[in-house]
Amino acid sequence: DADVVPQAPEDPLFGLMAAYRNDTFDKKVDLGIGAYRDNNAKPWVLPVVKKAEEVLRNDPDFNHEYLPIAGLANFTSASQKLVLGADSPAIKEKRVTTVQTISGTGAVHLGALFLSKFYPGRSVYFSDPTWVNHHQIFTNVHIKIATYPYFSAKTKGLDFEGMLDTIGKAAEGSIVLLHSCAHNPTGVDPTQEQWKEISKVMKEKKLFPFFDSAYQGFASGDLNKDAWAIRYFIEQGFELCIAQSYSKNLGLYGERAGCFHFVTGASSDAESTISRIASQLAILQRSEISNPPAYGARVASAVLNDEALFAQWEEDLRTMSGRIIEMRDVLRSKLDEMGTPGTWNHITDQIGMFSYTGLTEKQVLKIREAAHVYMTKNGRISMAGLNTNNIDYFAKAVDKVVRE
Ligand code: PLP
Ligand code: TYF
Repeated sequence: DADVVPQAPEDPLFGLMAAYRNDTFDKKVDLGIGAYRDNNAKPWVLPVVKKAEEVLRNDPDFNHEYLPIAGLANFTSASQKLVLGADSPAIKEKRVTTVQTISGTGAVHLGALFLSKFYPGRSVYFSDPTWVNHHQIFTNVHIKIATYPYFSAKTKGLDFEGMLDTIGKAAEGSIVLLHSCAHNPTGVDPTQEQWKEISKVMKEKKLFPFFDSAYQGFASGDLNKDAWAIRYFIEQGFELCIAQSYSKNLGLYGERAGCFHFVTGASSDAESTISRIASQLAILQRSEISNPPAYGARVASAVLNDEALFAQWEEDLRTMSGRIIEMRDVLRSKLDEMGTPGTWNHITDQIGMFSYTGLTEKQVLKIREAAHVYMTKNGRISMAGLNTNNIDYFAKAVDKVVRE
Protein backbone atom coordinates (compact mmCIF):
# COMPACT_ATOMS: atom_id res chain seq x y z
CA ASP A 1 0.00 0.00 0.00
CA ALA A 2 0.95 3.65 0.15
CA ASP A 3 3.47 3.06 2.93
CA VAL A 4 5.97 2.04 0.26
CA VAL A 5 6.01 5.56 -1.22
CA PRO A 6 8.98 7.49 0.17
CA GLN A 7 9.04 11.28 0.52
CA ALA A 8 10.75 12.84 -2.49
CA PRO A 9 13.05 15.82 -2.00
CA GLU A 10 11.62 19.22 -2.89
CA ASP A 11 12.69 20.58 -6.28
CA PRO A 12 15.56 22.89 -5.27
CA LEU A 13 14.67 25.58 -7.78
CA PHE A 14 11.06 25.81 -6.71
CA GLY A 15 12.17 25.76 -3.07
CA LEU A 16 14.41 28.72 -3.80
CA MET A 17 11.52 30.61 -5.40
CA ALA A 18 9.37 30.02 -2.33
CA ALA A 19 12.14 31.24 0.00
CA TYR A 20 12.45 34.41 -2.09
CA ARG A 21 8.70 35.04 -2.00
CA ASN A 22 8.66 34.69 1.79
CA ASP A 23 11.54 37.12 2.28
CA THR A 24 10.22 40.55 3.34
CA PHE A 25 13.49 42.48 2.86
CA ASP A 26 12.87 45.36 0.43
CA LYS A 27 16.11 45.03 -1.52
CA LYS A 28 15.89 41.26 -2.05
CA VAL A 29 17.10 40.06 -5.46
CA ASP A 30 15.78 37.01 -7.34
CA LEU A 31 18.43 35.46 -9.59
CA GLY A 32 16.98 31.95 -9.37
CA ILE A 33 14.62 30.79 -12.06
CA GLY A 34 15.40 31.16 -15.72
CA ALA A 35 12.58 33.41 -16.77
CA TYR A 36 13.01 36.81 -18.39
CA ARG A 37 12.33 39.90 -16.31
CA ASP A 38 12.19 43.49 -17.54
CA ASN A 39 14.21 46.32 -16.02
CA ASN A 40 11.60 46.57 -13.24
CA ALA A 41 12.05 42.89 -12.35
CA LYS A 42 8.61 42.11 -13.79
CA PRO A 43 7.60 39.32 -16.20
CA TRP A 44 7.37 40.67 -19.75
CA VAL A 45 4.61 39.82 -22.18
CA LEU A 46 6.29 40.32 -25.55
CA PRO A 47 4.57 43.12 -27.54
CA VAL A 48 4.42 40.73 -30.51
CA VAL A 49 2.56 38.20 -28.38
CA LYS A 50 -0.01 40.84 -27.42
CA LYS A 51 -0.54 41.57 -31.12
CA ALA A 52 -0.84 37.88 -31.98
CA GLU A 53 -3.37 37.39 -29.18
CA GLU A 54 -5.42 40.24 -30.61
CA VAL A 55 -5.40 38.50 -34.00
CA LEU A 56 -6.69 35.33 -32.32
CA ARG A 57 -9.37 37.21 -30.39
CA ASN A 58 -10.67 38.72 -33.61
CA ASP A 59 -10.74 35.43 -35.48
CA PRO A 60 -14.42 34.43 -35.90
CA ASP A 61 -13.35 30.80 -36.39
CA PHE A 62 -11.52 30.59 -33.05
CA ASN A 63 -12.71 27.62 -30.99
CA HIS A 64 -11.55 25.16 -28.37
CA GLU A 65 -11.58 21.97 -30.40
CA TYR A 66 -8.81 19.36 -29.97
CA LEU A 67 -5.73 19.75 -32.10
CA PRO A 68 -4.60 16.75 -34.19
CA ILE A 69 -2.33 14.26 -32.37
CA ALA A 70 0.81 15.73 -33.95
CA GLY A 71 -0.35 19.27 -33.20
CA LEU A 72 -1.20 22.39 -35.17
CA ALA A 73 0.17 21.88 -38.70
CA ASN A 74 0.86 25.59 -39.35
CA PHE A 75 2.83 25.69 -36.13
CA THR A 76 4.88 22.51 -36.64
CA SER A 77 5.82 23.33 -40.23
CA ALA A 78 6.81 26.91 -39.33
CA SER A 79 8.80 25.53 -36.39
CA GLN A 80 10.77 23.27 -38.71
CA LYS A 81 11.68 26.28 -40.83
CA LEU A 82 12.61 28.31 -37.77
CA VAL A 83 15.10 25.81 -36.42
CA LEU A 84 16.38 24.22 -39.64
CA GLY A 85 16.26 27.31 -41.87
CA ALA A 86 13.57 28.09 -44.44
CA ASP A 87 15.61 26.61 -47.30
CA SER A 88 16.81 23.53 -45.43
CA PRO A 89 17.40 20.57 -47.75
CA ALA A 90 16.11 18.30 -44.97
CA ILE A 91 12.69 19.97 -45.24
CA LYS A 92 12.71 19.94 -49.06
CA GLU A 93 13.66 16.28 -49.14
CA LYS A 94 10.99 15.43 -46.54
CA ARG A 95 13.57 14.08 -44.09
CA VAL A 96 11.98 15.70 -41.03
CA THR A 97 9.00 14.81 -38.93
CA THR A 98 7.68 17.05 -36.21
CA VAL A 99 5.34 16.57 -33.28
CA GLN A 100 4.03 19.46 -31.19
CA THR A 101 4.86 18.80 -27.53
CA ILE A 102 4.38 20.14 -24.01
CA SER A 103 7.11 22.68 -24.65
CA GLY A 104 10.81 21.77 -24.48
CA THR A 105 10.39 19.48 -21.47
CA GLY A 106 7.74 17.45 -23.29
CA ALA A 107 9.92 17.33 -26.39
CA VAL A 108 12.91 16.02 -24.44
CA HIS A 109 10.63 13.46 -22.85
CA LEU A 110 9.00 12.33 -26.10
CA GLY A 111 12.43 11.98 -27.70
CA ALA A 112 13.78 10.02 -24.74
CA LEU A 113 10.73 7.76 -24.75
CA PHE A 114 11.05 7.16 -28.49
CA LEU A 115 14.76 6.33 -28.19
CA SER A 116 14.19 4.02 -25.23
CA LYS A 117 11.68 2.07 -27.28
CA PHE A 118 13.34 1.93 -30.69
CA TYR A 119 17.04 2.46 -29.91
CA PRO A 120 17.29 0.24 -26.83
CA GLY A 121 20.51 -0.38 -24.97
CA ARG A 122 22.13 2.94 -25.79
CA SER A 123 23.44 5.32 -23.16
CA VAL A 124 22.91 9.05 -23.21
CA TYR A 125 25.81 11.43 -22.54
CA PHE A 126 25.08 14.71 -20.78
CA SER A 127 27.37 17.67 -20.31
CA ASP A 128 28.64 18.00 -16.74
CA PRO A 129 26.69 19.94 -15.59
CA THR A 130 23.43 20.06 -17.51
CA TRP A 131 19.83 21.12 -16.92
CA VAL A 132 18.90 18.92 -13.94
CA ASN A 133 15.66 17.81 -15.54
CA HIS A 134 17.62 15.96 -18.26
CA HIS A 135 18.70 13.46 -15.60
CA GLN A 136 15.15 12.93 -14.37
CA ILE A 137 13.59 12.64 -17.81
CA PHE A 138 16.03 10.04 -19.15
CA THR A 139 16.05 8.12 -15.86
CA ASN A 140 12.27 7.85 -16.05
CA VAL A 141 12.50 6.01 -19.38
CA HIS A 142 15.37 3.82 -18.14
CA ILE A 143 18.09 5.11 -20.43
CA LYS A 144 21.55 4.76 -18.90
CA ILE A 145 23.21 8.09 -18.21
CA ALA A 146 26.86 9.05 -18.61
CA THR A 147 28.44 12.50 -18.59
CA TYR A 148 31.13 14.31 -20.53
CA PRO A 149 33.29 17.06 -19.03
CA TYR A 150 32.02 20.48 -20.05
CA PHE A 151 32.63 23.30 -17.61
CA SER A 152 36.17 24.08 -16.58
CA ALA A 153 36.20 25.44 -13.03
CA LYS A 154 39.63 26.88 -13.77
CA THR A 155 38.77 28.99 -16.83
CA LYS A 156 35.02 29.17 -16.20
CA GLY A 157 34.80 28.32 -19.89
CA LEU A 158 34.59 25.12 -21.91
CA ASP A 159 36.67 22.06 -21.05
CA PHE A 160 36.88 21.30 -24.75
CA GLU A 161 39.61 18.65 -24.57
CA GLY A 162 37.84 16.78 -21.79
CA MET A 163 34.60 16.90 -23.72
CA LEU A 164 36.08 15.59 -26.97
CA ASP A 165 38.08 12.93 -25.19
CA THR A 166 35.05 11.45 -23.41
CA ILE A 167 32.74 11.70 -26.41
CA GLY A 168 35.43 10.04 -28.53
CA LYS A 169 35.37 7.03 -26.24
CA ALA A 170 31.58 6.58 -26.15
CA ALA A 171 30.19 3.33 -27.55
CA GLU A 172 28.91 3.48 -31.13
CA GLY A 173 25.30 4.65 -31.28
CA SER A 174 25.41 6.47 -27.95
CA ILE A 175 23.13 9.48 -27.66
CA VAL A 176 24.89 12.78 -26.95
CA LEU A 177 22.72 15.53 -25.57
CA LEU A 178 23.89 18.95 -26.75
CA HIS A 179 22.56 22.41 -25.87
CA SER A 180 22.32 24.10 -29.25
CA CYS A 181 23.03 27.52 -27.71
CA ALA A 182 23.06 29.32 -24.34
CA HIS A 183 23.99 26.27 -22.27
CA ASN A 184 21.98 25.87 -19.06
CA PRO A 185 23.34 26.24 -16.39
CA THR A 186 26.79 27.51 -17.43
CA GLY A 187 26.20 30.01 -20.25
CA VAL A 188 29.25 28.45 -21.94
CA ASP A 189 28.90 27.47 -25.61
CA PRO A 190 31.41 25.90 -28.00
CA THR A 191 32.68 28.20 -30.77
CA GLN A 192 31.77 27.34 -34.36
CA GLU A 193 35.24 25.84 -34.85
CA GLN A 194 34.73 23.70 -31.76
CA TRP A 195 31.29 22.57 -32.96
CA LYS A 196 32.95 21.41 -36.16
CA GLU A 197 35.36 19.25 -34.21
CA ILE A 198 32.59 17.87 -32.02
CA SER A 199 30.68 16.97 -35.16
CA LYS A 200 33.74 15.28 -36.65
CA VAL A 201 34.32 13.08 -33.62
CA MET A 202 30.63 12.23 -33.35
CA LYS A 203 30.49 11.25 -36.99
CA GLU A 204 33.56 9.04 -36.74
CA LYS A 205 32.15 7.33 -33.68
CA LYS A 206 28.63 7.07 -35.16
CA LEU A 207 27.00 8.90 -32.25
CA PHE A 208 23.45 10.23 -32.19
CA PRO A 209 23.04 13.98 -31.50
CA PHE A 210 20.06 15.06 -29.41
CA PHE A 211 19.85 18.86 -29.52
CA ASP A 212 18.05 20.77 -26.81
CA SER A 213 17.06 24.14 -28.26
CA ALA A 214 15.52 26.23 -25.51
CA TYR A 215 17.03 29.64 -26.32
CA GLN A 216 17.01 30.22 -30.08
CA GLY A 217 17.07 33.98 -30.70
CA PHE A 218 17.04 34.67 -26.99
CA ALA A 219 20.79 34.15 -26.67
CA SER A 220 22.30 36.41 -29.33
CA GLY A 221 19.17 38.15 -30.56
CA ASP A 222 19.75 36.46 -33.95
CA LEU A 223 17.56 33.43 -34.69
CA ASN A 224 19.88 32.08 -37.38
CA LYS A 225 23.07 32.48 -35.41
CA ASP A 226 21.60 30.62 -32.44
CA ALA A 227 20.59 27.69 -34.69
CA TRP A 228 23.98 27.44 -36.37
CA ALA A 229 25.18 24.28 -34.63
CA ILE A 230 22.02 22.29 -35.44
CA ARG A 231 22.11 23.34 -39.09
CA TYR A 232 25.79 22.49 -39.34
CA PHE A 233 25.22 18.98 -37.96
CA ILE A 234 22.38 18.44 -40.43
CA GLU A 235 24.67 19.54 -43.28
CA GLN A 236 27.10 16.85 -42.13
CA GLY A 237 24.40 14.24 -42.76
CA PHE A 238 23.59 13.18 -39.19
CA GLU A 239 20.42 11.46 -38.17
CA LEU A 240 19.44 13.50 -35.12
CA CYS A 241 16.62 14.92 -33.08
CA ILE A 242 15.76 18.32 -31.64
CA ALA A 243 13.70 19.46 -28.66
CA GLN A 244 12.47 22.99 -29.35
CA SER A 245 10.96 25.35 -26.82
CA TYR A 246 9.13 28.69 -27.18
CA SER A 247 9.14 29.36 -23.44
CA LYS A 248 11.96 31.88 -23.44
CA ASN A 249 12.11 33.27 -26.97
CA LEU A 250 8.38 34.03 -27.12
CA GLY A 251 7.92 34.31 -23.36
CA LEU A 252 5.20 31.64 -23.53
CA TYR A 253 6.42 29.77 -20.43
CA GLY A 254 3.09 28.61 -19.02
CA GLU A 255 1.46 27.98 -22.39
CA ARG A 256 3.76 25.02 -23.08
CA ALA A 257 4.53 25.56 -26.76
CA GLY A 258 7.26 23.44 -28.32
CA CYS A 259 8.13 20.75 -30.82
CA PHE A 260 10.05 17.53 -31.18
CA HIS A 261 11.79 17.10 -34.54
CA PHE A 262 13.39 13.94 -35.89
CA VAL A 263 15.69 14.38 -38.91
CA THR A 264 17.20 11.56 -40.96
CA GLY A 265 20.23 11.72 -43.24
CA ALA A 266 19.78 11.93 -47.01
CA SER A 267 18.99 8.54 -48.57
CA SER A 268 16.66 7.12 -51.17
CA ASP A 269 14.26 5.75 -48.55
CA ALA A 270 14.42 8.73 -46.17
CA GLU A 271 10.80 9.62 -46.86
CA SER A 272 9.53 6.17 -45.90
CA THR A 273 11.78 6.11 -42.80
CA ILE A 274 10.31 9.42 -41.72
CA SER A 275 6.79 8.17 -42.30
CA ARG A 276 7.43 5.15 -40.05
CA ILE A 277 8.97 7.33 -37.33
CA ALA A 278 6.06 9.77 -37.51
CA SER A 279 3.57 6.91 -37.10
CA GLN A 280 5.35 5.68 -33.95
CA LEU A 281 5.68 9.16 -32.47
CA ALA A 282 1.93 9.60 -32.96
CA ILE A 283 1.22 6.43 -30.97
CA LEU A 284 3.49 7.54 -28.12
CA GLN A 285 1.93 11.01 -28.13
CA ARG A 286 -1.58 9.54 -28.10
CA SER A 287 -0.90 7.42 -25.03
CA GLU A 288 0.79 10.26 -23.15
CA ILE A 289 -1.18 13.43 -23.85
CA SER A 290 -3.60 12.55 -26.69
CA ASN A 291 -3.03 15.94 -28.27
CA PRO A 292 -1.03 19.03 -27.33
CA PRO A 293 -2.32 22.33 -25.89
CA ALA A 294 -3.66 24.71 -28.53
CA TYR A 295 -3.34 28.27 -27.30
CA GLY A 296 0.43 28.76 -27.21
CA ALA A 297 0.83 27.03 -30.55
CA ARG A 298 -1.77 29.35 -32.08
CA VAL A 299 0.02 32.41 -30.72
CA ALA A 300 3.38 31.16 -31.99
CA SER A 301 1.90 30.18 -35.34
CA ALA A 302 0.44 33.66 -35.79
CA VAL A 303 3.90 35.15 -35.22
CA LEU A 304 5.85 32.64 -37.28
CA ASN A 305 3.54 32.81 -40.29
CA ASP A 306 3.15 36.58 -40.60
CA GLU A 307 5.97 38.69 -41.97
CA ALA A 308 5.18 41.82 -39.99
CA LEU A 309 4.71 39.96 -36.71
CA PHE A 310 7.87 37.97 -37.33
CA ALA A 311 9.83 41.21 -37.77
CA GLN A 312 8.34 42.57 -34.54
CA TRP A 313 9.37 39.33 -32.79
CA GLU A 314 12.97 39.79 -33.93
CA GLU A 315 12.81 43.27 -32.43
CA ASP A 316 11.49 41.86 -29.13
CA LEU A 317 14.26 39.23 -29.12
CA ARG A 318 16.83 41.98 -29.50
CA THR A 319 15.23 43.84 -26.60
CA MET A 320 15.53 40.84 -24.29
CA SER A 321 18.96 39.64 -25.36
CA GLY A 322 20.24 43.22 -25.53
CA ARG A 323 19.19 43.98 -21.97
CA ILE A 324 20.84 40.80 -20.73
CA ILE A 325 24.06 41.47 -22.61
CA GLU A 326 24.08 45.01 -21.18
CA MET A 327 23.69 43.65 -17.66
CA ARG A 328 26.67 41.36 -18.29
CA ASP A 329 28.77 44.36 -19.34
CA VAL A 330 27.71 46.47 -16.37
CA LEU A 331 28.26 43.67 -13.84
CA ARG A 332 31.69 42.88 -15.18
CA SER A 333 32.83 46.50 -15.21
CA LYS A 334 31.55 47.09 -11.68
CA LEU A 335 33.49 44.07 -10.38
CA ASP A 336 36.58 45.13 -12.33
CA GLU A 337 36.30 48.70 -11.01
CA MET A 338 36.02 47.51 -7.42
CA GLY A 339 39.00 45.23 -7.97
CA THR A 340 36.96 42.32 -6.71
CA PRO A 341 39.45 39.44 -6.25
CA GLY A 342 39.42 36.93 -9.11
CA THR A 343 38.80 37.27 -12.85
CA TRP A 344 35.39 38.25 -14.20
CA ASN A 345 35.75 38.00 -17.96
CA HIS A 346 33.52 34.92 -17.89
CA ILE A 347 30.54 37.14 -17.04
CA THR A 348 30.74 38.69 -20.51
CA ASP A 349 32.13 35.60 -22.27
CA GLN A 350 29.15 33.49 -21.24
CA ILE A 351 25.88 33.87 -23.15
CA GLY A 352 22.13 33.54 -22.68
CA MET A 353 19.91 33.43 -19.64
CA PHE A 354 22.54 32.27 -17.17
CA SER A 355 25.95 32.99 -15.84
CA TYR A 356 27.96 30.52 -13.83
CA THR A 357 29.66 32.97 -11.52
CA GLY A 358 32.14 30.62 -9.91
CA LEU A 359 30.81 31.52 -6.43
CA THR A 360 31.01 28.53 -4.14
CA GLU A 361 28.03 27.00 -2.37
CA LYS A 362 29.26 28.56 0.86
CA GLN A 363 29.38 32.00 -0.74
CA VAL A 364 25.94 31.48 -2.30
CA LEU A 365 24.44 30.71 1.11
CA LYS A 366 26.24 33.63 2.69
CA ILE A 367 25.07 36.12 0.09
CA ARG A 368 21.52 34.84 0.54
CA GLU A 369 21.65 35.31 4.28
CA ALA A 370 23.56 38.59 4.35
CA ALA A 371 22.22 40.37 1.26
CA HIS A 372 18.95 38.53 0.48
CA VAL A 373 20.22 37.63 -3.00
CA TYR A 374 18.77 34.31 -4.22
CA MET A 375 20.74 32.12 -6.63
CA THR A 376 21.09 28.37 -7.04
CA LYS A 377 23.74 26.62 -4.94
CA ASN A 378 25.95 25.94 -7.94
CA GLY A 379 26.59 29.69 -8.26
CA ARG A 380 24.33 30.12 -11.28
CA ILE A 381 22.60 33.46 -11.68
CA SER A 382 19.73 34.23 -13.99
CA MET A 383 21.04 37.35 -15.71
CA ALA A 384 17.49 38.57 -16.35
CA GLY A 385 17.04 39.09 -12.61
CA LEU A 386 19.55 41.93 -12.75
CA ASN A 387 18.49 45.43 -13.72
CA THR A 388 19.66 49.03 -13.41
CA ASN A 389 18.00 49.28 -9.98
CA ASN A 390 19.70 46.30 -8.32
CA ILE A 391 22.93 45.64 -10.19
CA ASP A 392 25.04 47.95 -8.04
CA TYR A 393 23.65 46.34 -4.88
CA PHE A 394 24.37 42.89 -6.30
CA ALA A 395 27.91 43.72 -7.44
CA LYS A 396 28.73 45.08 -3.99
CA ALA A 397 27.29 41.98 -2.34
CA VAL A 398 29.48 39.78 -4.55
CA ASP A 399 32.52 41.91 -3.83
CA LYS A 400 31.91 41.59 -0.10
CA VAL A 401 31.38 37.84 -0.07
CA VAL A 402 34.43 37.20 -2.25
CA ARG A 403 36.64 39.23 0.13
CA GLU A 404 35.38 37.48 3.28
N1 PLP B 1 16.00 22.55 -21.85
C1 PLP B 1 16.74 23.48 -21.24
C2 PLP B 1 18.21 23.40 -21.37
C3 PLP B 1 16.14 24.49 -20.51
O1 PLP B 1 16.90 25.41 -19.92
C4 PLP B 1 14.73 24.53 -20.42
C5 PLP B 1 14.09 25.57 -19.61
O2 PLP B 1 14.63 26.15 -18.73
C6 PLP B 1 14.01 23.55 -21.10
C7 PLP B 1 14.68 22.58 -21.79
C8 PLP B 1 12.53 23.40 -21.13
O3 PLP B 1 11.70 24.41 -20.81
P1 PLP B 1 10.19 24.35 -21.26
O4 PLP B 1 9.66 23.01 -20.90
O5 PLP B 1 9.53 25.44 -20.53
O6 PLP B 1 10.20 24.55 -22.75
O1 TYF C 1 15.70 27.78 -14.38
C1 TYF C 1 15.77 26.70 -14.94
O2 TYF C 1 16.83 26.13 -15.15
C2 TYF C 1 14.56 25.94 -15.45
C3 TYF C 1 13.31 26.67 -15.40
O3 TYF C 1 8.74 23.64 -16.37
C4 TYF C 1 12.12 25.83 -15.65
O4 TYF C 1 14.52 24.71 -14.80
C5 TYF C 1 11.12 25.78 -14.72
C6 TYF C 1 9.98 25.06 -14.95
C7 TYF C 1 9.85 24.37 -16.13
C8 TYF C 1 10.85 24.39 -17.07
C9 TYF C 1 11.98 25.13 -16.82
